[in-house]
Amino acid sequence: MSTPIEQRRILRTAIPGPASQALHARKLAAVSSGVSTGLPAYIERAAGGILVDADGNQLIDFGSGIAVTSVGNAAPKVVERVSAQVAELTHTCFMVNPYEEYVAVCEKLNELTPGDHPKRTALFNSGAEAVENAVKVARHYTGKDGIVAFDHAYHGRTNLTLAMTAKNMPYKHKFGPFASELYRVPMAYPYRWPGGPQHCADEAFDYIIDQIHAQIGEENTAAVIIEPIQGEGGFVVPPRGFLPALAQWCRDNNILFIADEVQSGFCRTGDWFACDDEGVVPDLVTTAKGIAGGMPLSGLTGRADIMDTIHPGGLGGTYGGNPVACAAALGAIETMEELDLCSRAREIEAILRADLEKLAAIYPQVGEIRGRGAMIAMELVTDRETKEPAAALTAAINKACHAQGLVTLTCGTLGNVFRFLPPLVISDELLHEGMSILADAFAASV
Ligand code: PLZ
Repeated sequence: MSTPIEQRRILRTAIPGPASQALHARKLAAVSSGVSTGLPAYIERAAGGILVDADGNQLIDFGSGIAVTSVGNAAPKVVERVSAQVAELTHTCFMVNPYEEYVAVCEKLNELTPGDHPKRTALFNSGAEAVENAVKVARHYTGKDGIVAFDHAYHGRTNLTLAMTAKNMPYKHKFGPFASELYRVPMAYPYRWPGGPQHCADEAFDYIIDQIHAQIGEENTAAVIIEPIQGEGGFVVPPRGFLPALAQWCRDNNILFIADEVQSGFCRTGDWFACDDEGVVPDLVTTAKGIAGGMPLSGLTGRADIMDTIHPGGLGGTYGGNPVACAAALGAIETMEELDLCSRAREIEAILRADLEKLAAIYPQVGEIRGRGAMIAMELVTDRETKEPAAALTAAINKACHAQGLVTLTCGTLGNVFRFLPPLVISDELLHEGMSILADAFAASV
C-alpha cells in the first residue's frame, strides 16, 4: 500500500512545476498533437479530493477525470478487488470462456438502472462503444434506421457517435463523412430557448416531436437518444416534464427511448441515475465513467425483450467486461452503496450552489447556475440581457484556477460553461477551499 495522501492542497512550485514541464516536453515529442491536455501537471498519485503531481504539488480535484472517479481515485474497495483479481485472472475474453465477475456486474446494472422490469446487460470498454451498441440494438429490434439526437449532445468520438455528437471543434472537424440516418433536433435548453425558460417548458416537447414527425417520420425512427442532463454540451437540464413526455411519446410510437447516462450516472446527480429524478424509465441505458472507479468499462442495459432479440454472437468484443474492470466496478458500486454517495452528491450540491449564488450576486457575468447533485455548472455571459457567451472569460477563470492548484473543467458548445464534477468523497474543507480559489480567480479575470 502506498502512503495515505493528506487531504490538503499544497503548492511547492508553480503549476506546472519543473518535473511536469520536463515530462511535458517528452509528451510533445512522443504523443500525437491531437491528444491535448487541459492542465499539464503530471499526476503520480491521487486519493479522495487530492491529486499529487510530479513536483509534489497537491491539487484539489474538481473534475474526477471527467466524472469518472466518483468514489475517489484508488478507492480502497476498488484497489482491494482489482489487486485480488489481477493476481487471479486477467483475461479470457468473455465470449471464449466466461467468468462470474461479468455476470455480477450485469446483475448489478439490471438492479440499479431505472425501472423494475426484466433487463439484460452487455459490457463494453468505453462510453462511445456502449452508445454504438445501443444504436445497433435499437435498429435491430425496431427494424428502423433513424436515430434522433439533440443539439449540444455528446455521445463519443467514434465515427457513429461523432455523427450524434453536436459540436464541431474539436471533436468532428475534418473527420467526416459521418454515419448516416442520424438526425438532430433542438434541445430543450431553458436558458437559451427563444423567449426563455417558461417558453421552453411550454413549447419544447411539441416543437421537437413535430420536427421528428416532419423531417424523419415516426415509422422511420428507431430511437431517440438523450443525455438526461447533458454533459459536454453544457450541463443542460431540460425542464421538468420534458423527459417523461418524450419517453411516453416514444413508447406510443414504437420508438426506443435511450438514456445516455455515461456522465450523469452512478450517484453523480444525487440519484443512481439522472432519469430517476422524474421516474423516467428508458428502454435502453448506456453507462460508463463512474461505473468502475477509473477502470475502462461500459454497459448497455435494456428491456430483456429488446436485448434478447439479438442473435448469439451479435454483441461482444475482445476486452468488453474484462475481469479486472468488472472487479473494479463491483468495488466502486459497493463503495457507492456503503457511503451512500447519492446523498453525498446532494450535500455537495448545497455547498457549491451556496457559493455560486454569492458569485452570481456580485458578477453579472453569471448567466445561469444549473445542474443537479455533484454535476453543477455556471454559464457565463458578457451581458445578462443579450446572453452573449463569455468564452474568453470562462477560459481565463479556468486557467487562474489551474495556476492555484484547483483542477477545473469547462464545457458547452459555446465554450462558456464552467462545470463542477468533484469526486463524491471529497471533504467539505476541500470544496470550500476550491470555491474560494474560484472566487479569487473570478475577481482576477473579469
Ligand atoms: N456519452 C454523455 O459524456 C464522454 C468526453 C471527453 P467515452 N464524455 C467525456 C473527451 O473529450 O473525449 C461521454 C459522455 C456521454 C458518451 C461519452 C463517451 O464516453 O468513454 O469517452 O467513449
